[in-house]
Amino acid sequence: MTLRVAMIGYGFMGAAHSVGWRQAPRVFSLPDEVEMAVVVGRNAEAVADAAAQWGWQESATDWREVIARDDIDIVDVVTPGDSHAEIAIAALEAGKHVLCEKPLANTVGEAEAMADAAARAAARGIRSMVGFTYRRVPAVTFVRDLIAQGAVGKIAQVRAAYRQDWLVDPEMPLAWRLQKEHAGSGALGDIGAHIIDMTQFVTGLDVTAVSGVIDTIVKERPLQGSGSGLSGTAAEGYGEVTVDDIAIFTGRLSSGALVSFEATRFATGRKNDLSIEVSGDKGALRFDLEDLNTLWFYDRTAPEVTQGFTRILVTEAQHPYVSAWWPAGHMLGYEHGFSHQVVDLVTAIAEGTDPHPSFAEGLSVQRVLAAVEESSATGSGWVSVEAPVAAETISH
Ligand code: SOE
Repeated sequence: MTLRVAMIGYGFMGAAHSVGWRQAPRVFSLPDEVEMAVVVGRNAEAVADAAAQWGWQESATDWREVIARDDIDIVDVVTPGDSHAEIAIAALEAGKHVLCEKPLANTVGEAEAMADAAARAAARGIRSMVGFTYRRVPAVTFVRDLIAQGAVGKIAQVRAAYRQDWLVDPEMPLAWRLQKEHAGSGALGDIGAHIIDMTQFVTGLDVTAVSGVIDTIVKERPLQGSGSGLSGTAAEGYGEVTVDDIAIFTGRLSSGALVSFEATRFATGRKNDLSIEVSGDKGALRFDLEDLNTLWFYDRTAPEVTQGFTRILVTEAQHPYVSAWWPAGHMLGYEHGFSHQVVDLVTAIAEGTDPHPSFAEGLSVQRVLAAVEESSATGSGWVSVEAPVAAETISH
């Protein structure tokens, strides 16, 4: 069978997903053929250029027309968050499998509607998945496997941070990611969502309550060069930043363990630094995206005199996803996760199983984001996160 893909959107994530769609079928033995059929965007000329550059067969400007086509099997949504719900729900209702970028939506209400649509579609054999790509960095998947095997024992605490610095310059122009109507939230939803999902994924536990604060450091930014569709509401030439720049919060896991979360675009010198450390009574595991082939493991059950963090190079053929690539020690990078995402989605479609992260898992992250915003707005400390129903439980 051949699965024909339509990708809606063509920004940074469009480029990254295109690499995944192009590479996965060439490197992995997929159960089905994949064809990069059409990329969709509003600017006909720019989207045609993107199609030519990235290897899509065609480009189009109307996503509704594209999802109505009989020759499209998968719809990949890489637009800003404000259109995720509308496009993903329409695509699912049209009988297309859907891959949707993170965060799933801009609000809990939208995410609930999407999870409902996904559940209805699943009953008809239509699959859906959220693009929390970092789950598919081999070292991160391996952390999940090691924790499930008991390598760290009972988890006492997790430390999860995602730090970037692209907003430190106050003259950095306004962009869609800085306006609530387009992005839903700021550092919290854009990168905080990754570490919430990663924490739930690697521990197999849910975040049940949060307490935290979000803040906006630079409240107005130049509109110049920031593209169309942005609202300027302040002094001439400047537009209001309506999302957070920094989110710092504490989480409680379903086991009772505590998590410290930090998501920021103001960590000077940190370009794309996602790190997570899980500490338990038998050991600890530490991962840092800036050194993504490496995992650090502290084994408390080893003799005391030789205990210490051991560096594991996650490039062995036995490590998740690695055997299809290069011999041991030949490093993988940021883009490989996008291929692994395609492998998992296409495999699930062929096998008739529901891939992960599901829209229900995306909804669980959305609820955590909303609870952090509530905690910060009210200043009243802990806010409970609505428990996932059984079917939504975070899956391994
Ligand atoms: C921008 O902050 C961004 O591209 C995020 O949107 C991505 O999800 C993350 O992978 C890298 O940073």
